[in-house]
Amino acid sequence: MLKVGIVGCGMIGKEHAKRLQYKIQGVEVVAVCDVFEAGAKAASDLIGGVKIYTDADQLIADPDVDAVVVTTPGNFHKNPILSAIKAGKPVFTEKPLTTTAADCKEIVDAEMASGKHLVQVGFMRRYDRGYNQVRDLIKSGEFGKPMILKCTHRAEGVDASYTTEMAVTDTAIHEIDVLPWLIGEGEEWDEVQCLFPRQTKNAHEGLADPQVMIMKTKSGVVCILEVNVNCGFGYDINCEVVCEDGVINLPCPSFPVTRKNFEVATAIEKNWILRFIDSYDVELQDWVDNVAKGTTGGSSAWEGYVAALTADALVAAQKSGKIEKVVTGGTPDFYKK
Ligand code: ISE
Repeated sequence: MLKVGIVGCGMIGKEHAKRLQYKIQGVEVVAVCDVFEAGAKAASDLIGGVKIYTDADQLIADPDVDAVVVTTPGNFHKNPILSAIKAGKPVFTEKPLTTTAADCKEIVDAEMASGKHLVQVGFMRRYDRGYNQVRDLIKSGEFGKPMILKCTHRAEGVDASYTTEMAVTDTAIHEIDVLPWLIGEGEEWDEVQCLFPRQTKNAHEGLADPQVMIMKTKSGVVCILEVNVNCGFGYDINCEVVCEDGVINLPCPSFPVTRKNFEVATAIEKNWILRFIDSYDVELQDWVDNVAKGTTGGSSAWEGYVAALTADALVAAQKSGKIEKVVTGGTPDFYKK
């Protein structure tokens, strides 16, 4: 039985605590940590009462903790991940790996120096059934090579703390990670651009919304991504892959199709927690299974670093209005799959 400590007891921390304690096989949550003791206590109470810490390093050093889950806000990921690596303990961190490429690089360097693959980044879309079905169809070769990706990342609304940059670092970061994985091994982003179309009346002051991000891979696949986080009608993730010999669309979550009042209707998921709820289950089960084998799955620290470099280029493109290059310097042998 893998004994896990969770660092960060906000919304996603509590979700994962319950998931790990009650749904996932082969794991037990033995400790939780939050700088706000009340937050840690609330999470502990949800899972039957486990040890509480307010200092992440103390939780990580606890000999009862075999592996660590980091669910703090993204800008606080770095230190607990580095401490876990130092302690030689496997660590699953929510996305993004960290919010700057420089911090991600420190993690990559520390993991390589440790000589062990310890870090998995929680990009849950790689575990989504629909994305996997699309990936298998692309892999089959029956549709020819992918050429264009038309994607939407829409949310009902965001709160006042959401910034123009977060459209990249918090939201588009999912497409940045999942799309190269979706279309083929070895794919990498090459250049990116950001356009600001007419702005919605629904966004709070200072937030640029919607945004259109155009990204091109090294092999020439072009992605046109609409990030539109005040659409008002639900959480609406779409991805159409235009290939040489056909088109593949990501399936939407299935809801009944109703007919009434001269209308055919079907629901749209309300938020991301619900939209990807099954993917989170599959993802954490895979992490636990991998840890038991001494391996990692999903996105590696290197892939988290590349996602952050791409996000940096997109943020630069937001400001410059120009096409910006993504420069990774090539995958180190340690991370080659
Ligand atoms: C949130 O943190 C997520 O990860 C969601 O998947 C994304 O859609 C949302 O924009 C983020 O704030």
